[in-house]
Amino acid sequence: MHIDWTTWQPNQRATLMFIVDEPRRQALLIRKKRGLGAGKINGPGGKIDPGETEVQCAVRETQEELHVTALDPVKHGELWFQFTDGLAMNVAVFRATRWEGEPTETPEALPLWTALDALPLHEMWEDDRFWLREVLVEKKHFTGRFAFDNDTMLSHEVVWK
Ligand code: 8OG
Repeated sequence: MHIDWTTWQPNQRATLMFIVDEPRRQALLIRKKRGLGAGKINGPGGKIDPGETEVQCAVRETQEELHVTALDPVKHGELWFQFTDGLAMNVAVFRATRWEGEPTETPEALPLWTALDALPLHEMWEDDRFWLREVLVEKKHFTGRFAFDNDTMLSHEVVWK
């Protein structure tokens, strides 16, 4: 599959939120129970609702999935995903180091505090190994463009800012 990323347009917009406890060197991840990527480990997040901003979506999804409110989230980048079935998704990636509330299991997610030095990349989406550690640990900013056939990554490119 050839993708011309210069003219690529998303048909779906979503977000991800990564809460990092810097003193403890841990990230708040989830075991996702339903939706796209069910069974995988990821950050909380989901689709942007009509009328909602990216950051509002990331905060709302984190509240819904974990009962935690992220404070002062910072956008670190965008993921562009082209799937062979036609799904073209733009995902805004946020990082936050302060939050309110105690992570709680919900019908959507099981909370998992994970050491930054032992991110469970083998249980995450295949592209995450190209950007997650750099964003969470090194606080880098990026754009990543990936082609997928279901769960299988077909191509990858990451540009660091
Ligand atoms: O609404 P739903 O939970 O199905 O939205 C999908 C979520 O999964 C959304 O937060 C974006 C996220 N997601 C993908 N693909 C990938 C990926 O390759 N890596 C990561 N980390 N998250 C992804 O849809």
